[in-house]
Amino acid sequence: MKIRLIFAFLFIGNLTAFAQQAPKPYGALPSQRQLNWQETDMYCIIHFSMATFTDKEWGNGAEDVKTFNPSNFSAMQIVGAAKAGGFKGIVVVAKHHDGFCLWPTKTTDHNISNSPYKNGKGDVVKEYQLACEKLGMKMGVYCSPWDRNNAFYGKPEYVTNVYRKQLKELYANYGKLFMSWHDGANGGDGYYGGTNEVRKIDRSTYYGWDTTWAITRKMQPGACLFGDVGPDVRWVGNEEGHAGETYWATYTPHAPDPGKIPANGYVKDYEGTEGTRNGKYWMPAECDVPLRGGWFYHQSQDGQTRSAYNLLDLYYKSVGRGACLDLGLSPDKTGRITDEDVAVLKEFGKILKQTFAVNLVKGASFTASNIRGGNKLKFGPQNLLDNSRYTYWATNDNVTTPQLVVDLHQPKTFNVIRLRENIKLGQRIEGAAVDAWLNNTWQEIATVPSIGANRLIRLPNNITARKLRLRITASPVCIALSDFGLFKEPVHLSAPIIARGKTGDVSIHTEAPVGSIHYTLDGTTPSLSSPLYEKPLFLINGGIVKAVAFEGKGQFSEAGTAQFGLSKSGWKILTEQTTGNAQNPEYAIDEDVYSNWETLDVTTTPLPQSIAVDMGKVEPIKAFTYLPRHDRLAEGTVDNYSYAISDDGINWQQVAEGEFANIRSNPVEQITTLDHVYNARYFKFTAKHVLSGNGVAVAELGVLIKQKPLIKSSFFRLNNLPITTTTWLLYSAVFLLSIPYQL
Ligand code: FUL
Repeated sequence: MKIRLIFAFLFIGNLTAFAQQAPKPYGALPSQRQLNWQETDMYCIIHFSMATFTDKEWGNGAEDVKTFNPSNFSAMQIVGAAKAGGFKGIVVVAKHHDGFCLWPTKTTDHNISNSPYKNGKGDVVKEYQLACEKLGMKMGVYCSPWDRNNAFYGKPEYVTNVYRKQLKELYANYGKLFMSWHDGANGGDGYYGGTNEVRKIDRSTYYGWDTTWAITRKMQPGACLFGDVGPDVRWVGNEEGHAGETYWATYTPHAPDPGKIPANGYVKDYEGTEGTRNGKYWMPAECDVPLRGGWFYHQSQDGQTRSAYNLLDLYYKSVGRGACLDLGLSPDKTGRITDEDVAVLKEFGKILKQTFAVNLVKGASFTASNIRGGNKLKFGPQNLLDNSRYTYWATNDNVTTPQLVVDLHQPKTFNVIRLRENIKLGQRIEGAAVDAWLNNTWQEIATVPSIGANRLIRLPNNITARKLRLRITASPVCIALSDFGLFKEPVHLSAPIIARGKTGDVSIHTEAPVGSIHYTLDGTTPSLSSPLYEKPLFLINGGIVKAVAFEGKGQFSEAGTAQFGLSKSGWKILTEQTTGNAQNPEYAIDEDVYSNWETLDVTTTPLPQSIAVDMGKVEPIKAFTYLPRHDRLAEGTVDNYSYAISDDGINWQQVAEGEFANIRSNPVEQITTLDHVYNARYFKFTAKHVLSGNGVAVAELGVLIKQKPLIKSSFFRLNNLPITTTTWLLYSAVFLLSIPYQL
């Protein structure tokens, strides 16, 4: 009897101990600084420096310091706009690849104190710091390792006497930093103290990262080190702002060690995007993406700012998959973010606030198939509701696929489901499904391949249900789930989609039927009094089309925007002026972004390779556009080019040459604005160098022309009339009358 009692006590004792015991952590785990970073969710990287004034994405280092001269810089306006967007911090690009330092550094003369800004007394980094402190925002710094200005770049002195000293100055004088951002673009041609040469470095050894990181750890122990392969935060592998649908915060980079990129090697996209299941390091991803086309401000990209709903989509694909979103802001030459960009940020912040204001699960009752040790308080599902990322519902060690029924007590309508794991115990779950009780049966409404720090499931349609069921479908160990939320996005009409066909006609449509669509052609946001869209527009000269969908009086969508170059209808390839025996050169001018002119697999002449086009008539050329292959592969992507024009298709005059900076990471359409408008009928694009491969890939080439109304009256502007029989008649008459004017 006594023995039985002792066993009974021992057993109960064990149970109580088990009921208190947290699950054993699984795999690689986050550090405190990584947890803090994770909770930041979203921050903005700010590119405002020398390249803002030279209209470049990468300056080459030869720029005169006097060129940096903002007339109205306001850190408060910039940081305030980020805050209004719901962002919690900023990363200041204190030095970009051109080597110009935005703070009065002692390491080089190429810095703000030799610029006219505040008569050489300015310190832009300090101004950001003060604004961040006032507005309660975190701050990080980006100091480019690659320095195209410095004479010592490529030699050991640069690392010891310049780069590390610059980091030390930034770490010592600008408060507590939450990130130190280390860019992966390294080595290549540059000014380098006037030598103008190519300097290559071994990316894995040159910077002596172990010694460099030690400085960060010592001086800014709370700062996460960002690099292509960590060590604290990894690059997601694209500059499009999205992580993989399957996403692991753990990562085993192909490089030898975190932070050390293989010499000349680039991390393969998908590796950073998805991470590595059971990877060696906790190294979550940052998804960086510019708000406009490039990282720096370019007037040519006005009117092309991402919309608030585009940002929302990116939010779900980055933060909603467990990564952080780093949105690029680009103040203009005055030193402020444009009104358009500010408005988009505000709108985005408003949508986020409205969406996540009310968790519809509040007040629900839970029935879990298992609660760890029966300890409801510590491990019960009510912990899912307290807004803490670290209190959690856990199961017994041997229960890896539990279920949870959530009774909302009354039907509720939602379109977003939020799940979170307590990542202090690692990323555990490998699959989950959510069912809704609809028409008296459980119907699966969503599945996810991973959860991690945050998983937002955005449903294609609203669901109205009273009961839901969460099923964990795969996990190698017991679960530790910290959040289950239901939310409803505010109603919105999606932006109209604007596309141009081969004959130059521009059509506008919406995904679902709407009351009416109105458009503008002057870059302004359409209102109900703007022209009504009824038929395709004949936009032969190109331009910016903006369209808004309206439903009744009160509801309207955000604006859809598209910029078009000159219509390519009637364009022909000048075969004899086009390189070698390349196949399908017409794919470069077929208005189809998915078909390429490619010379990669054909035996052809070595680079440079050219393609020449006959536009059919003389045009006032303002700029050329090159769209790289849409699949983002480096093979054939041109990074060094020239453009030439001709009157007869035989004799050529070169009108532009240069590099497509940053095209590897951000392969968007490249606009080359000419020094003035040239009149020509023929143009030739020459690829002088490609990122990789032995040939060229061109999705599209285009031309932007000086917009000139054929007749001054806006009513008769040929390029904005819908095509109707009457307008065709008018067209013909106006065209005939205007021939002398055109000549
Ligand atoms: C890239 C850089 O090369 C770009 O210029 C930009 O700074 C971006 C955030 O990182 O790799």
